[in-house]
Amino acid sequence: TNDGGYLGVTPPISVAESTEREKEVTITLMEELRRQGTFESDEEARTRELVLGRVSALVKKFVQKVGIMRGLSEAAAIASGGKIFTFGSYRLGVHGPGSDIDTLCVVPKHVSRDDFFEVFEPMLREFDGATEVAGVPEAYVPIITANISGIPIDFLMARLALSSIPEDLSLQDDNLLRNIDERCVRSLGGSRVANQILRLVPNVQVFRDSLRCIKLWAQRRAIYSNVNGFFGGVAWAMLVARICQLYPNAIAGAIVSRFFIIMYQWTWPQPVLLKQIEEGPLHVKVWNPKLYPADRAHRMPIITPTYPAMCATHNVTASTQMITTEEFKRGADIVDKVIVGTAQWSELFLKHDFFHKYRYYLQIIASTGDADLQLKWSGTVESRIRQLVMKLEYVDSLILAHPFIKGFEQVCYCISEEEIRAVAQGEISETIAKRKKEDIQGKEGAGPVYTTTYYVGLAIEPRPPGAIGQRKLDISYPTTEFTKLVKTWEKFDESTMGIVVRNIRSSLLPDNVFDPGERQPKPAVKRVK
Ligand code: 3AT
Ligand code: MN
Ligand code: MN
Repeated sequence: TNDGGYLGVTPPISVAESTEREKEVTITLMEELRRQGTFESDEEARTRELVLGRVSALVKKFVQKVGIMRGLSEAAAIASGGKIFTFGSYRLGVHGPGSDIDTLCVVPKHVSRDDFFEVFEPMLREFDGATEVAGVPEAYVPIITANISGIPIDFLMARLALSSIPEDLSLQDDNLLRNIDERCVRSLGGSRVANQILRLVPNVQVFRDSLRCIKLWAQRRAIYSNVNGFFGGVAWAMLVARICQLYPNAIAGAIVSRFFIIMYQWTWPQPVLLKQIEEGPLHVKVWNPKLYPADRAHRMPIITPTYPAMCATHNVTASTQMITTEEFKRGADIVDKVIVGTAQWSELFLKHDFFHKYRYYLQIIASTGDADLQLKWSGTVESRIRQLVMKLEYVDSLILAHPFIKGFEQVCYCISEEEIRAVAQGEISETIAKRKKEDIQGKEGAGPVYTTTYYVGLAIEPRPPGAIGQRKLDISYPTTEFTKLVKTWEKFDESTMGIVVRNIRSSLLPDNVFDPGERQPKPAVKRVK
């Protein structure tokens, strides 16, 4: 709490208790969240705690082992500690069934990052119940992913400039960031932000229930994805936290209803802050639009409440801003109706209509002949679709370019070079689609083709009254620039990786983007022979 006795950068809007009606709709909201399957079972919750306890002991054993390797006495090695912190949805208490546990392993200075991958990772592989252990030491935030007793779990590591890590260590002190590696600073970020958010909300349970609702809504409306220029998990959490600060005594139903209307009316690019931005002990950049033009370009800035302050929404473009704002409006309208009793909460969570909304879609098809390579290549392509969207935003007569938040994967078993080429172009005949792995075994020139297809919906200005014919839309420049850009990836190889962008009419969307029964039956088309 600051000097004014409130949390946040302004006084609250209202300190009123919730009304009877708000209490009623909070009960029905929680029922709906349960019905929608957002809560895990008690058994899964117990498994998570068990896994965390065992993993915490494993990290201590790892620190101890490295200590002894470095010549510490056994007593000193044990005393050097080691501690696990969690972050992500599990830390915030809004995880669902099947969510991972995001963990950060904090180790003393005698344990190096190499030890994490050369000693801890093998220990994890040997660990009872562990499967799918995979280290990515070269990542921007180095990570080991694994699955333990059916729970997916991510491990980051931070090495502090301390000779021991006591059990009661808190990560709040900015001075812990002194004299440590940049990757360690980044790894600490997630946990420090999560802890701080929880400290900055007036009522943690209200915050959790409200965030659970907003997360489900954003996922269903397909506006939950940082890579694609929408808000990600941390940004949604900070937005909800800010509304909680503005209504410190409100319950979840009331918070959610204020959330939509306040966010719809927010005067961007005014930033959303949970606390004032502060300077700190490092020579690193702190978000500052007065100083940095790049920060001034952020359209919907939502700023992390820990040092060094960063913008969690730097990926937002003109298009994703319009789409998100439209969804705030829709949310506000529905919640108004829920409050007066003319709509149900379930309406808020209805599936998006992305594949019904536009007349034209860009298909971006990334392809390779190998499953592992496909994962990397499609990830690279996906991470650059934002650049395509931004280039499209400059095209005359394009109102917006709407990126869909996930790619669609498909494997085709091809028997010839022609088929392989056709599939990479998005031409998948029924014969190819039906063919199985066995059908191509041992055949000369045959092989699988892995494709991941991303979609961008195109909203085109209606033609001016009186004009005749279609509006001409020239998107060749953005699309060629985009293919050039993805090919600059340092691991790009022309002979094994394909990238194709094509513009299709909505009637040509493939079946795999729709749920069964979702698509209206196609009108009978007259075939011209
Ligand atoms: P889930 O319930 O797990 O789906 P979450 O919010 O926990 O929701 P993630 O586990 O994907 O989502 O991410 C947790 C945090 O980890 C969010 C972000 O600060 C960080 N993070 C996620 N992906 C990456 C990444 N590729 N690189 C760096 N940090 C990441
Ligand atoms: Mn997670
Ligand atoms: Mn994760």
